[in-house]
Amino acid sequence: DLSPVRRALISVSDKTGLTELGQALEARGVEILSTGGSARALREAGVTVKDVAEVTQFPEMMDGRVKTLHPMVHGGLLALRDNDDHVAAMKEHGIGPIDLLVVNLYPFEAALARGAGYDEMIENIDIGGPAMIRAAAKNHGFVTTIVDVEDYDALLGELDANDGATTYAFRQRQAQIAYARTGAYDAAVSTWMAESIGETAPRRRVVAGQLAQTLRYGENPHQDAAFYTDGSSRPGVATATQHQGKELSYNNINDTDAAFELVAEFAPEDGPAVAIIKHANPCGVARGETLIDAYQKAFDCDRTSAFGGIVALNQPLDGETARKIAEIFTEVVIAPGASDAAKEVFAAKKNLRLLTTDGLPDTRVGGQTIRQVAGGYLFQNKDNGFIGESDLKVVTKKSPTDAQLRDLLFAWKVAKHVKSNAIVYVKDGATVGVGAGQMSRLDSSTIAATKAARMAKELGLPETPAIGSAVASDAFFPFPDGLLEAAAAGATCVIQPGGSMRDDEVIAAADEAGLAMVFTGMRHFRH
Ligand code: 93A
Repeated sequence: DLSPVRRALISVSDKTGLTELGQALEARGVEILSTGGSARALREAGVTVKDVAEVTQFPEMMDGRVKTLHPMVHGGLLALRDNDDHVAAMKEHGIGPIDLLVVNLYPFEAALARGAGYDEMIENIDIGGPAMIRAAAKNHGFVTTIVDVEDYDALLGELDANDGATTYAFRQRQAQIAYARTGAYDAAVSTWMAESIGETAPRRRVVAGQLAQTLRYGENPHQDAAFYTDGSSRPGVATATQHQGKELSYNNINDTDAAFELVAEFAPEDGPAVAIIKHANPCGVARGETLIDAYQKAFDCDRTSAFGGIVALNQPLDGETARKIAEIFTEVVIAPGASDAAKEVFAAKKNLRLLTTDGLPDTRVGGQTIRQVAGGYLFQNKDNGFIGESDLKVVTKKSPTDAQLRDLLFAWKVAKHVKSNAIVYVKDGATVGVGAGQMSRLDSSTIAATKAARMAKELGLPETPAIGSAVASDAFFPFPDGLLEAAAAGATCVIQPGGSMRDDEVIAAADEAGLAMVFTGMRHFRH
């Protein structure tokens, strides 16, 4: 797994740290090959360097457009050292192996930033550099690739730690960084060109993915849109099989994703669960003895909003549940499978889209989320946080009963998938009021209570189902008001992260109202 570094090729536009690196490599007995400007700078610092032109027996030509694009270079980078044919080819053609490649590219991005003209931008598109980087990174079984000045120290540290060699793990990591660099570089070139020629078609945009579908339109009909997949094999909307119905729209894909990610919080072995989504927020989530029972309870939470919704199931869809779902207009149903009977029921509903997957996504695995803002991207690790019973801290005089605990944890799972500020009322394994996306927690509390009251009206219940419910808040209550609103609506137990400056006041208010309250110590903002 160790690969000795005996011969290096250095070709850098950014000469920062170059001479120090050259000296350090020379001191470690590494032979150095280099290109025009880099070779000059190294020689000036007293480092012995061989010109690449001497190795290729070709002068650098065409203003440097062709300097390293030669089999003497690429053969040395790509040859497998443990392959007899490759070794024989090296010998036959006098190709020496290159064990280390240090390249940073023509400063295309810097030229862009200073507003360089078209011709200058073209000259700043590096061809030979990316070709070498990609070759060396491919051959990371033997070759070390360094594309970032920041990594020079790590390289020298690695050589010192391994007696002049590098480990496989190091080379592999640097190869990954190398491809990130060439990928980003070409993306910058393509984006610049798109802007130069006025290319706006979303299907011609560069993202690190594969164009899966040009969409009819975006969030609104006047917006063009496209769907890219990232190659993941994770069960979800991107990998699902569509059995019938029109093409998914932009909003369908977004909502179906929200629905399926939410329902995946409920393990199939713990029983059926159903989530109904509208505008990326759940309007009903429930567990049930059976799938149809779970659907009915989820539907009952907010019958008005469920119209035209997206339904996600944590179990394969059966015929009976399909029949129930088909009673109202539903945009999309997604489930880890569907019976023939279910497919038959939906066949009569031409507009309903049925998607099936191979199982549920694992909500605990990591990953990244990306959001675009003006002038940049926000990256973060996915919210795969999980709270179990043992993570809870009871903070009130009253402790929740087992039944309350079940509803609290259920409400917490749902709240994670509700846009902030999120307030979720749950009774007997079903949401009875969801307050989403409000700027104040108190307003979300009020809306959730209002929705519960409307549910009573829709179903002809004698009283609001919020009475005796469990309430979850995605972030701490900054003041007692939101909590008191929930108590007034009838909630008897509360789950929330805690951590407010006024926790004492909030706990005192909970005790006064006779509530049982638990802290999770984890927040689930979602925007
Ligand atoms: O013009 S190129 O695309 N053609 C090449 O064959 C080539 N080989 C290396 N640019 C090429 N390079 C780039 O030259 C390197 O990526 C590096 O950015 C630069 C270093 O040139 P110099 O050593 O002359 O300053």
